Amino acid sequence: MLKVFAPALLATLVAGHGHVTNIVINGVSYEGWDIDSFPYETDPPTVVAWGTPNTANGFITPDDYDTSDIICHLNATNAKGHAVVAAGDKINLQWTAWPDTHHGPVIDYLASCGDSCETVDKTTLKFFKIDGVGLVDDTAVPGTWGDDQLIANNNSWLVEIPPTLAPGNYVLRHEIIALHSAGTEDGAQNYPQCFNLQVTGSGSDQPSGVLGTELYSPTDAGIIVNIYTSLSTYVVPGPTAYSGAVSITQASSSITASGTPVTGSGGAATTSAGSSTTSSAGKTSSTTTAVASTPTSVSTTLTTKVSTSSTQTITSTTSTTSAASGSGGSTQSVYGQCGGTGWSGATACNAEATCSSMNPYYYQCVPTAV
Ligand SMILES: [Cu+2]
Repeated sequence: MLKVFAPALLATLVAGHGHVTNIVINGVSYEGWDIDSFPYETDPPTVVAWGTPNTANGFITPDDYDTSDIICHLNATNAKGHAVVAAGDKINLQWTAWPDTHHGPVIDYLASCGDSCETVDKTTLKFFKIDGVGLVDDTAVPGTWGDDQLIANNNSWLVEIPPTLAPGNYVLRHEIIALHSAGTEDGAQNYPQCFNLQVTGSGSDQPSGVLGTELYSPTDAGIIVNIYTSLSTYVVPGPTAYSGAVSITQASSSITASGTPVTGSGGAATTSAGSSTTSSAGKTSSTTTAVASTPTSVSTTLTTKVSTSSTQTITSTTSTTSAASGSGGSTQSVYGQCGGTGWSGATACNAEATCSSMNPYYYQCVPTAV
């Protein structure tokens, strides 16, 4: 037990706990955004996942629900490619090992991009919910949650693209909300991840949605919640699920090929018949997803919380030019780390970036222009 506990404590210090490494569609695996290397590259590979300088594996807090970071994670930038998927097909999203202390809902949304998800302005995307699994079983506090099913399912989540959906380009917004500290305001942890899809099919539904910055309020009943008491009900946060959403049983997907992201408009996905690695060993779990709960407007008491700085970005430009960093030289490149507890690398950024404190443990070179 102690062996497990000590690394978990260390991981807490770097503030976060997971991300999606790849997604699998009909056996074809598409690489995700590799937070350990892509943020350090000037020209990262084209993948179907949105990019983020979230090298700390972190999360978005309720105080930032009204900022663009809640849409597709910290400073997210459009994926440069997309995957083709037929309406009615299922997508398996593979996470890194998710800690079992982090209970909470798993939620999926889609938003139409119009002409291209590769160039769409994320602040215009309107998301509709296609999946939302919260508290599945509360016989033993803190209960069994959507993300407990995710862990049991080889740390992956299966979601179906609604068969009734009109073909087109969509951003898939997949999210875990960890509630282990949600008993107090601003204690919830959102881990959103976005992927670009071109959906094919003969459906005609064009569901309405809401802007990412309007999905949640810090005072939502499903956001401020003490999961260590017995809960009779739990309302999955966010708008009511789209009527065509399909509730499915979780299962993992075997990988038979690796997929190459499609760029530009149109065209079918090319797959390189590659290694037939099976990430999940074909294992299926028989956990059952709960039907997405449909919240009717829950009236929560709105405690006015004045957040003086919604971005929490403290600009602390340092003029030090010491210590060579792991990613080269005496200055750090854009999106590289430039400080924080335990950091011994470069603390100055290159000409295009400014060192900013994301949290006490992680300072990052953010583009000066932004
Ligand atoms: Cu964590």
